[in-house]
Amino acid sequence: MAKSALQIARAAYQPKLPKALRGSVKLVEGAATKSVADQEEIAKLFPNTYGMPVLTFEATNEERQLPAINAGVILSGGQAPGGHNVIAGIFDGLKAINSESKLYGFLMGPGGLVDHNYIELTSEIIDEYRNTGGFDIIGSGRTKLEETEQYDKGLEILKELGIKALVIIGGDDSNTNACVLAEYYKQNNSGIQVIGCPKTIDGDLKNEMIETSFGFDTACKVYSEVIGNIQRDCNSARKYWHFIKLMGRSASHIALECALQTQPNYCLISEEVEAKQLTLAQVVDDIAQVVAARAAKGNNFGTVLIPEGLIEFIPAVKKLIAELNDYLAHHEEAFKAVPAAEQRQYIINNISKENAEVYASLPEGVAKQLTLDRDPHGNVQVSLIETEKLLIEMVGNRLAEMKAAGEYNGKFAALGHFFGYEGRCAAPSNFDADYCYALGYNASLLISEGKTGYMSSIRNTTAPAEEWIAGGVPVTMMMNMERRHGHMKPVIQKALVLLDGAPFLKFAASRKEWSLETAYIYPGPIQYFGPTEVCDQPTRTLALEQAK
Ligand code: FBP
Repeated sequence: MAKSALQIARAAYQPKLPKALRGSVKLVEGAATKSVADQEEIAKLFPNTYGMPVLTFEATNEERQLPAINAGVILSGGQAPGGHNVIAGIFDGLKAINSESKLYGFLMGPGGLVDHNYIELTSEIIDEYRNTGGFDIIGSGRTKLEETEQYDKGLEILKELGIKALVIIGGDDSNTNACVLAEYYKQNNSGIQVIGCPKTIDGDLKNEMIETSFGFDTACKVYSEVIGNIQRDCNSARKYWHFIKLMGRSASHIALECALQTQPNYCLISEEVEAKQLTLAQVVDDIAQVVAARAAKGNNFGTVLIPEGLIEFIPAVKKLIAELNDYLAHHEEAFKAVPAAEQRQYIINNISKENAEVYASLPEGVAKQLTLDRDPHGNVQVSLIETEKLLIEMVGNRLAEMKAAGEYNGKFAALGHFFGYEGRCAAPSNFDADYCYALGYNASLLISEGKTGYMSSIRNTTAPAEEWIAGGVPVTMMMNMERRHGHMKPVIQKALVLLDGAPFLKFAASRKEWSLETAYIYPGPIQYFGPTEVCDQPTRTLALEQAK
């Protein structure tokens, strides 16, 4: 593999491990736990993995001789910087337990387990991928593990390879499925443990015990670098408005974090739009007012950050999408048989009057995008919806009205951007490199302790890495019941932006000033070598949330 100079230098980086994980460890069990809500139903659904204690590892001088362990690993869902270090951490942890241990990687996501596609991860392979971005070491995929036939097919290959434990690196849905699998294997006395690791750039898999999901740090830093560069360009030429959509399927954590890092003129937070029950017209009008206010000061330029999931948080559009999901799930074939040019009218004729009106009001392109294929979890693929273009068009129209009414006298030239895939496979920041390695190493220790149905948990992450707290959290502790595809299901509660949380409050207190002034911050690229205040800073979100 040809390598860049950075890749070569970065390969030598030794991720920092928490003190508690260096050398021999002792397991400390906390009190029994319960799920965040719906305790009775969840206890019933997970009789073998409900109520387990929170676990913490502590350093000890007691040496132990442990048998070799064969483990498997799966990367599930969207890429996130640091996945390779989780795998390197698992590998090093297993080898430290016993040098005869083996790690197998199932290829291209959970499907690799079901289809028996795997490789053995040797030290030669692992060394090629240390501290690199991407999931290409074994690939990732979005196959859902939710059928007992899949679990049984998986069990065949796990038994054949003598695998005692499986680590699933994924987001909220994948970790929910990991827990269902753990319960199933325990119920059937299969002798297979399942451990989860919190991954997603979206940052929405977090709670009291999981401070952040890995990849959020690096992805936000990459996007903030580019937003900062655009802001500097825009402040130099002073002639464009840049509408920048940022990834984050549902929650607006990425947009909020980038706003805190770069201080744009405007940033939408989907959760606020929903809480205030704003219509699309109100959202558009609010942006147009900012454009007009800046124009009045001679500033016909600016930046607008848009969270990818926005469209689903506008109450009227949310209702429309819910009906479309339902309608398309039941009439997919009939819909696909309609000629493309007639599909819009077909939908209008076949859904409720209220939703048909909203649908008809959307620009052609966006309306079409709302009817595209769903992802395997039944979600609209919001990354394909060009919200930035929709807003540019609608804000432009609103400004024209305002001009006609004498309320605006400026120029509006706007450019759209979408930052998503650019940040998902970046070389992990020091934070993600360390955090991921610790998550993986810690997972191997949970395996050696015979644990199942746990998520690897590393806490105290705003302190220096050596003071991080390592252990395990029962996945059932993070669950509640939610309606999915018409049925109530146990799922890990998704963490949305809290409107009374410190990151949002910090943003809300500054946004007026940022909209009128040009208060841009230019964060520059991630630094891998240099002073700690440049290289080792956590995200603003994490720092604000964890500030005591
Ligand atoms: P995960 O939740 O699986 O980590 O993926 C998150 C994400 O990057 C979202 O931000 C985005 O909407 C989605 O994946 C894009 O999916 P795909 O990679 O399938 O295009």
